[in-house]
Amino acid sequence: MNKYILIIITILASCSERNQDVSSLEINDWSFLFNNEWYNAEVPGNNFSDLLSNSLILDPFYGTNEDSVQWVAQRDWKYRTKFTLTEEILARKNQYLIFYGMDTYAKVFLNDSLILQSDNMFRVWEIDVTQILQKDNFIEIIFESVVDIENEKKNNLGYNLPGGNRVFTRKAGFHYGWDWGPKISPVGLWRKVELLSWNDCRITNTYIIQNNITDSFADITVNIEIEAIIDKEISIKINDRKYNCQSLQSGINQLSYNIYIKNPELWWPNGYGSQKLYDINVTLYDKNKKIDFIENKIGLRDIDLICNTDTLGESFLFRINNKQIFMKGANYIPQDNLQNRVTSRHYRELLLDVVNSNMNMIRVWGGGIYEEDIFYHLCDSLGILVWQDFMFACAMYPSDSIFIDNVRIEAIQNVKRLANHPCLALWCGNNENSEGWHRWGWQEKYSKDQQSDIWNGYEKVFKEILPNIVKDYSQISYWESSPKFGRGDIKHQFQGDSHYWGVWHDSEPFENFESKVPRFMSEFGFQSFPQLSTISSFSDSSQWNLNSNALQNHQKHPRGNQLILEYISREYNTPRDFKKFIYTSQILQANGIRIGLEAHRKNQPYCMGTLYWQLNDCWPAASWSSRDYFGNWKALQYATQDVFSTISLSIILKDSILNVWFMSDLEEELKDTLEITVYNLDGVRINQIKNLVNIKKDTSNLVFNKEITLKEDEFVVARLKEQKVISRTVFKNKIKDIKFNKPTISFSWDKDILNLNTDIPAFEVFIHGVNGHFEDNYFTLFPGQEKSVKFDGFLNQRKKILIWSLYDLNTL
Ligand code: BMA
Repeated sequence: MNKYILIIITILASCSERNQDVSSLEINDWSFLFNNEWYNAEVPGNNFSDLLSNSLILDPFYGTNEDSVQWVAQRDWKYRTKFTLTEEILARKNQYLIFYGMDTYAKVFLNDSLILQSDNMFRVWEIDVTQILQKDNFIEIIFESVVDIENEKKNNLGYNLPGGNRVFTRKAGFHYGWDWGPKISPVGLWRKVELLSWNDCRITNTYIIQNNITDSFADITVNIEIEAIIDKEISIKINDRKYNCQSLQSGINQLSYNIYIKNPELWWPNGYGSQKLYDINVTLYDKNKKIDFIENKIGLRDIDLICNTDTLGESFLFRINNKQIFMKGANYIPQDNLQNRVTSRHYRELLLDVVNSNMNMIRVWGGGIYEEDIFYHLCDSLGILVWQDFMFACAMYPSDSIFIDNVRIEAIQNVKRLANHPCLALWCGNNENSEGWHRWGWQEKYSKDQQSDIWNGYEKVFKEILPNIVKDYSQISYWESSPKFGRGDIKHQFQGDSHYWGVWHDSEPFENFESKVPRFMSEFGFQSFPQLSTISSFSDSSQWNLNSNALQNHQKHPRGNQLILEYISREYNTPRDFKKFIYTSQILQANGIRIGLEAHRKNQPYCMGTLYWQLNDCWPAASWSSRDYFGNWKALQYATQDVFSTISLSIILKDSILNVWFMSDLEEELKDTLEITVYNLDGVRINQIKNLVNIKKDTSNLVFNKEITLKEDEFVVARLKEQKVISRTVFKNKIKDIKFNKPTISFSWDKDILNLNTDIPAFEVFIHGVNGHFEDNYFTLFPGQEKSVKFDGFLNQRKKILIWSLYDLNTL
């Protein structure tokens, strides 16, 4: 798998290569000014990373250093570079400087001429510098602090907006701090800077429309946008086929070509088929001279969001290639406050984990960034559908014409950039803005006039501008706001997507997930702490308690620790030390969220998707993530992998009634033997019921529903014999009330395979202490059945492993 991905990336990396007539030169060798001295700077990068790599600030993620680096965001920063051009480049008729990402308010001077004043980190800025460019050039950029500018904008408006001053700046919301992330708000050139030199014409965009796809052919239109500075005859080649001459006129030209692909192979999401990608390579010719060239990789697939009224409410489901598919996934946030630290390796590892967790969708949440191209290319090749929010979250935004025009250009650029990606499933206007306005008491602070101004602004952006742009520049559905209704409105269970935060924010029991099943769950979650090695990255052992300054600073939710402890006390003993607390918090999170994931998958087709909050972290901290900042799997990631596998079992014991469901994505029906086995804590088999069951294709069904009486020291497990699927184990009592005996777990290594044996059952077996990844963890170990677990990590550490189980939680 790894090799396959590497090959894809190498191919994609060459996509931006132009030929001789249109050339691009990356502008490097930047420096920045600090205390009257110039230091080396990295581009793409930012001021925090540059200060850090020049040892001018302490690591802002360590301890409470976040507090001591706040001054960085309160002042302006100057960057500069010099570059010399060859005669050949200078001879070109057009010279455009392209800034792919400016964060955020910057004044750019080229050879002392002001060429740009940027005000949006999500836009690409393309500046015609033909008249200014010379052989030796000098760029100077002043990045202004957002603080004064935002204050000025707020004063001009005359009042605050919900969300605070960040709403005045088109900059990643999470830079300002979030309930899982630090307030580290960088400025700088966060994407590359390039000089594009060209003559008479160049390709500016290709947009590929899939008109009709059947088993025998795919009918697609390739739309090519070409900028020309003179009227001119050109010809176009698409893949190997050259088309007749076309006349371009000075300005922007739109050309369209129809292409038919015989017997097309469709693109499917992970778990439903392969991800066939077709090359659509477009070459622009002036007579026989190659002028410009753009590569695309497309996947042939139909995708629709189906919102139909039915007797119960309104559906929210994705239909792909005429098949309704249950969405299994999570919400994704940026991987670092300092985006330049997120490398292709991070993208690859994270998205491979998504696939290995049997997910088929992730939601790029609206308080972060429109992701890098590599993210979407990997999603294309791995079959991960992307629910893409526009970058608006938990706030109301200004609606003056400058702001609206800025947003319009941002949206057009990003919708065009992502339009050809088969992974793209949905554009969503914002995260929780509508919900906040209608149900979080935001309106109360405003006069009637202010309320109508704010809401009119909302309607203009989210009901008019964004949906129109999505319609004009893509074939993807648009959804105004996630969620459609929050938990304050009973309709959240019957219509659209839902964020269910009764568990966690309102302290409701996890079991409430079973009764509060919506049509599509786009957010629900519970926090846990990351493993000790991750905590060690920002603190030493003297800080390893919840009240230390370092730990307090790495818990951004005001009631976070209190809620975790409260939920722990319902089911588990008070952890006897910090390490056991981490372990308990992870089991608590995994088993709690599992109840939700299963409830949603079991209730298909009423509910057609579940995306938990949140997949990943932007720094090492306590959060709702299932995968920590360093990519380590928490217990929840393993539970997700299990619940989302092609066939999985859900087992619930309530008031002596045992219910077992299968959940299957299989394309065909199967027969299997369902074994329900009762054991005592010593592993003696007390009772077994065997039933022949039909595993119907592509659905979930209750296959066992009977009263069973368990004694205090007994537990039950369900298995599908042929498919070798095992459920989790369930007990009669709460974990804290069970008297576990001490299991003796022995292990041996066979190269990278760890073989485990035990004398009596061991529950939530947690293998740890070494750096690396175990392919399974937090499982039940049965006596007489050797369990083999593959380890991906440094083998020289194998001796250091530690193994815990629930017994270790109940002994003092
Ligand atoms: C959700 C998200 C985030 C937040 C999370 C946890 O609603 O949209 O704003 O981090 O809740 O509180």
